[in-house]
Amino acid sequence: MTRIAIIGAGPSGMAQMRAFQSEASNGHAIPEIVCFEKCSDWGGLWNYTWRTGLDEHGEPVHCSMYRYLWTNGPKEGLEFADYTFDEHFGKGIGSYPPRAVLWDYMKGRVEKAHVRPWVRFSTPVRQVVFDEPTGLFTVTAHDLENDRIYTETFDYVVVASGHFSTPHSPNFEGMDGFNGRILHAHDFRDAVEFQGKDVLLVGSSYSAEDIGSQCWKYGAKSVTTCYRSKPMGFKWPTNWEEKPLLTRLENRTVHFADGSSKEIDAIILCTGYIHHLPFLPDDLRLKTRNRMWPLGLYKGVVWEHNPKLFYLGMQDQWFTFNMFDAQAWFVRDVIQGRIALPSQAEMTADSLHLRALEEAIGDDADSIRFQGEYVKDLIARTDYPSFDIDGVVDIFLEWKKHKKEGIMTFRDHAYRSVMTGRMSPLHHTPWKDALDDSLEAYMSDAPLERVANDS
Ligand code: FAD
Ligand code: NA7
Repeated sequence: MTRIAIIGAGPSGMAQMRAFQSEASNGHAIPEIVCFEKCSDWGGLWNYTWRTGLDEHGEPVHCSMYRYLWTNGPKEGLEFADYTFDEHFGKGIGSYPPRAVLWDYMKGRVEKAHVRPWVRFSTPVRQVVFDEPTGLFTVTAHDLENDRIYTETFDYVVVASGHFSTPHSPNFEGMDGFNGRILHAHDFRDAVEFQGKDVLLVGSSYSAEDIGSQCWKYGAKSVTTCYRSKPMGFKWPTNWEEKPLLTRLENRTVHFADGSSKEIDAIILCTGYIHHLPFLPDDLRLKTRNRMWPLGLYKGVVWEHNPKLFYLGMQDQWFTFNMFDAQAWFVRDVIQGRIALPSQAEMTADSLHLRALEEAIGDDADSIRFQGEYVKDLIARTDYPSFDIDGVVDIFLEWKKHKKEGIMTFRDHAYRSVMTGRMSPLHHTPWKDALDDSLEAYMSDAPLERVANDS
């Protein structure tokens, strides 16, 4: 029997399992599927843990999410076409739910699909090797609960291990002598730790923007962000300033490229992540920085040098959950023999063409449209339920406009689902005043009593 190994049970791996389960529910034979998941539960980054550094087994902690995280884009942009928010929650909810709500939603779909038995939890993949003569992959995995390392063979491997988990941490002169705390965004967990503190965030992308906003919301004395390329340029609150990159530190004094300096209590490196795939040999390993079109992947998913290997979710992301679905359905149909792949030379030529289009992207709006076209192309090739992708692009453009109008208020807006046509209700509490990020607090029709008491 044909066997498929999926590495990772985050949103991408879950999408792959759901794609095959959907095929089976339509009466088609499917291969045997084994999903290896390093953590003890599924959901990937959305499966929160208080832990940082190494976990209870000595494995690097995967989670990069933190308490009080609300989605940084409207949920209408990521909604599954085959499982709407309305179906899951049975009522309309706001457009920027906290992490726990999103986690509940993504789990709902795969629980309904009964694919959990396909997952081997607490089992990181250590190595994948391709054997040319047999055409099979040998996968070495570590069953952490029983401390047993074993190998099995597979016909296909789908890498869905994510790429926002291994920190990229540059060094700056004087860090060794800094008297405060230095951490990477990956290890940030609770903004309350920075109450009353002067915090510096290095970087000018989502982590800097959102972790800075968390620190502001939970009472940091001041927030400073510094950029390498260009400032984020939002209308910041009065105790938030944006500076060019830091050049060096002297004790607690941070010097910036414009000659200014500031006393700082803590530094959070929001300097991004690296694609870290230590279980893959050179000939199978994707090597890329975080960008819209990594090379080597036909249609963004098929490893051109060995098309029995696939990658999901390795691009930088505007679209997320429904893009992973589009990718997973495409991969499924390649494996099922329904989609024929062109020659390696043709696949590479296609990828290079898309890279050229990626390089011509002018601004964020272009970049969103680029990814929208990609998702459209994939969806047109499978039976994944078609949806109004241009409508989703418009939602993202609206979201960008709302951020520009108010970086601390954009989450107070609501959007219309392209899946159901229904407008989402406004959440009962403005984001800046909602200090409790639990599912219970978010799902209630009014602020919970205990929130009022706590605040
Ligand atoms: P991941 O979620 O990273 O899941 C990968 C899985 O693979 C994990 O469960 C991991 O344990 C497992 N794994 C890794 N290595 C191995 C191994 N060797 N063996 C076995 N298992 C392994 N997206 C949004 O749409 N909205 C948001 O608001 C949003 N906020 C974000 C906030 C932060 C701080 C970060 C870092 C990302 C955010 N994202 C957001 C983007 C995020 O990348 C996607 O939502 C999504 O989690 C990606 O899914 P994935 O399955 O590709 O990867
Ligand atoms: P991103 O989006 O990859 O951004 C990384 C940021 O780090 C970006 O602003 C970079 O600046 C900056 N960076 C990288 N290296 C350096 C150095 N050496 N010095 C200064 N600044 C640097 O990562 P994020 O963590 O913000 O977001 C990742 C995901 O998490 C995202 O999908 C969100 O949904 C949440 P640059 O612009 O390249 O000059």
